[in-house]
Amino acid sequence: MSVIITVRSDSGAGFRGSAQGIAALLDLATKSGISDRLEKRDCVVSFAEGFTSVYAKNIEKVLYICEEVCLEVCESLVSGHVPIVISGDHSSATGTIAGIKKAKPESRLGIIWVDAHADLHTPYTSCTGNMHGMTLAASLGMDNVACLIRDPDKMTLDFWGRFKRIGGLSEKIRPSDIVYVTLRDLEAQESHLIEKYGIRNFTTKELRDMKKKVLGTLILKHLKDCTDIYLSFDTDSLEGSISKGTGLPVDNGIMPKEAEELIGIILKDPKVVCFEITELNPSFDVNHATTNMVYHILEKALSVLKIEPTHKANSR
Ligand SMILES: [Mn+2]
Repeated sequence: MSVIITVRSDSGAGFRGSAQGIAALLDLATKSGISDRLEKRDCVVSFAEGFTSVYAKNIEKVLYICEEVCLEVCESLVSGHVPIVISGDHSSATGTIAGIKKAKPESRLGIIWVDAHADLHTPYTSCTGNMHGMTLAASLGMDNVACLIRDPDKMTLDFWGRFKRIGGLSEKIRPSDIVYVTLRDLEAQESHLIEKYGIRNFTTKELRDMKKKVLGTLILKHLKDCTDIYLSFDTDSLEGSISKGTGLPVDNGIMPKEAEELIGIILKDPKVVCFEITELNPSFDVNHATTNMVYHILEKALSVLKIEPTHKANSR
C-alpha cells in the first residue's frame, strides 16, 4: 500500500477552487482502478475561519491544516511509507517539510521545488499576504526583514512564529539544499534571498536543452550531501499557454511529458522520502487539460512506486 495524504484546502491561495483539484485527480484514479491500491488519509480541519490579516491571509487556518499535514506525513514515514501529498495550495508544504523533519530529526533534507514561483515571501515582504507564497521562507525560518515593505501587527507575527515552528523546529532546511526547477516569476524580495544564498534554479531553457537523465543527475548531485529528498510539484510549473488549470499560470514552463520524465527519474532515487502535487484548480481548467496532465504525472509517480493502473484513465 502506498499512502496518499489529501489536503482539501485552498485557504493559502489567492483564488478559491484548488481545493477541488484533489477530487478531480482522485476521480481519475478511481476510473483507472489505481485508487483501490492506495490508502488515503484526509487532513481535515473542522475550523471555519480563525484569525486572518492582510499580511498573512487565513494564517490561523493554514497553521492548523499544516500541523495536521505534519502529523500525517510523520506517521506515514515512521510506518515505512513514501507519502504522496495531494494538496489544494502550496502552503501545505510547510506542514509536509515539518512532518519529514519530525519523523527524521537528524536528516539533512534536500528540496526539489518544481514551481514557477520561489515561495520565499514572508508577512514582511508579501504584497498579497497569500500564504502559499511563504512556504519555503517559513521552512527556512526566515523573515527577510532586509527586504521589508510592510509592518505586520503583533497577532500576525505571533501566528507567523508558530507557523515557522510547526513540528517543533525552526530552520528545518538550509537554503543551499533547495533546488528550483523552472522558477521564472519572482519578486525582488525573493531574488534577494536567492542571490544572497546562491540558491540554484534549473531554468526552463536548461531543462529543454538537456537530456532529462542528465538533468536529473545534476539535480541529485547538487543535493548529494542531503540524506533525504522531498520533491514538490506545483502545477504552475507547467507551460502556462497550454495549462490554464492553476491559480497563476506562467508562460515558458515545463511541458507535461518533460515533467513526467523528470519526476520519474528523480523519484527512482532511494533518498526521495516524499512527493507532493499541488495547485491544480479545475475551475480555471479548459477541457480538463491541466487535470489530465497532472493526473498523468501522478500516475508516473505511482508507477515508480510499482502501482500501475488497470484501466486507461484519460477518458473524460
Ligand atoms: Mn508554489
